[in-house]
Amino acid sequence: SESWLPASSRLRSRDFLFGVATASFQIEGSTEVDGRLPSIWDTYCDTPGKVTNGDTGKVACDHYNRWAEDVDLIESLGLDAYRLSLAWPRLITRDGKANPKGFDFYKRLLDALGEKGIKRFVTLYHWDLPQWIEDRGGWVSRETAYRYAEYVDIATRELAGRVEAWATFNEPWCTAWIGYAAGRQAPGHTDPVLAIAAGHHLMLGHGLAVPLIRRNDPGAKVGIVLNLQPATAATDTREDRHAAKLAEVGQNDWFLGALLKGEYDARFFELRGAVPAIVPGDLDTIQQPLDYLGVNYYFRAYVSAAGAHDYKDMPLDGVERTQMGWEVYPEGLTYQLVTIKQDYPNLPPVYITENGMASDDAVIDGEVEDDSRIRFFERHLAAVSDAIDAGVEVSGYFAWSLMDNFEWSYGYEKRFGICHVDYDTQVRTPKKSAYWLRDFVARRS
Ligand code: PNW
Repeated sequence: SESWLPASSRLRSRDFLFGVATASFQIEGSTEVDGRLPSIWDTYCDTPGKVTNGDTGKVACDHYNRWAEDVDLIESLGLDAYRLSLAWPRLITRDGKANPKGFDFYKRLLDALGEKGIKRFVTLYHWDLPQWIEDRGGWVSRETAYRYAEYVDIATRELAGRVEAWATFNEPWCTAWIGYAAGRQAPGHTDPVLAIAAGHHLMLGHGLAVPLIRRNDPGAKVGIVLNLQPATAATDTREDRHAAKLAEVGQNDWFLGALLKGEYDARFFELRGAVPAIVPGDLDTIQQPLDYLGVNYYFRAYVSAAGAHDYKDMPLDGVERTQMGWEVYPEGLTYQLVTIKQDYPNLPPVYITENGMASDDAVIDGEVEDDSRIRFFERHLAAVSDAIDAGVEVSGYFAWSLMDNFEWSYGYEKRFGICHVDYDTQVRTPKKSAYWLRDFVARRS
């Protein structure tokens, strides 16, 4: 039954794209072949205590060798689009030149997708910074924005004509804040001052890259992917509501303001007691016209004046949680989309570039019964439909993820895939949710 979806929904039209998403480091493996250089995630994985069970990206889903089978899998589900990322350390040598073997891999992959009519959404940076660039200061250094622009220039010239939509960055908030302030992702620094500098250099890299992509690949769309998160006040006091508002400013408006208004919200820098080194002209460079905004949505935060709570600490009765401990909160997606449309009237069309949940799935008699994931998709698609009805232009939805993969500091324990991966045999088994998505997509008018 599809009664959960309003009959008027644009989601039933074939020009609303349905896809699945992955990222290079999470699926590829083969980290030491064909001239790939080490990334900050290889280093982080090799640092004892950082990743659950000492898991690494050395093999992952072996997608580097099994890409053709994975393309067939996407085709067999009848999906319109596939969102993937390029590994910068595969593509650029230590002296800043193109690595032909790295580009050959992505050319084969993108061509196979194109031949099957699957639209290619390609993210240029999904967290795997070359370690040699981190050694020179990483995103804390302004130089990295220029190294990134050089990489983007080479990559988009090499791959021009093979991509429908480029994204400069995946979730700059995670790179800057989790990587440089919270320390729970590579490179694992724990200083908000560093994170605020990193955030500005990510934005600068974006601004430098967009005109290069447009020049090199004029037929493709250009955008960026942000993870947006609504914050709910832990109590209804004025102080807690103020703290929740500031949390949203720090998580969402930090980058939306720079990208769409050409300004940073000073309240965030005041809160953190740090201001990035902004060179005159930087914000003009950053504020580039965008063809789309990618929105990744997972859950909300609970915030009190006493500090940002891990909502896991919140005593919330009757809250449904995923294997990550994340609350299932579809209403937050509608709220988030409607809020950014109100706050940013020049908001470009939105793609939901990631949405999904982890569950502890197992194959039993050849089947994976992930009914909770089906319910999760249904409720979040209905939330997208509500946002569309409220006037937000949403053009597509990508499930995270095509298959179970390396869930960063959680390693392989957390399973986000619509296809199960057996890490001993590398067998992919579509879960019940994959067939649900296939059938939903097939029945569109
Ligand atoms: C995203 N948070 O990361 C990433 O883009 C994916 O690579 C990842 O696998 C997926 O979400 C699932 O985690 C996030 O704590 C990591 O709010 C953390 C958060 C949000 C997104």
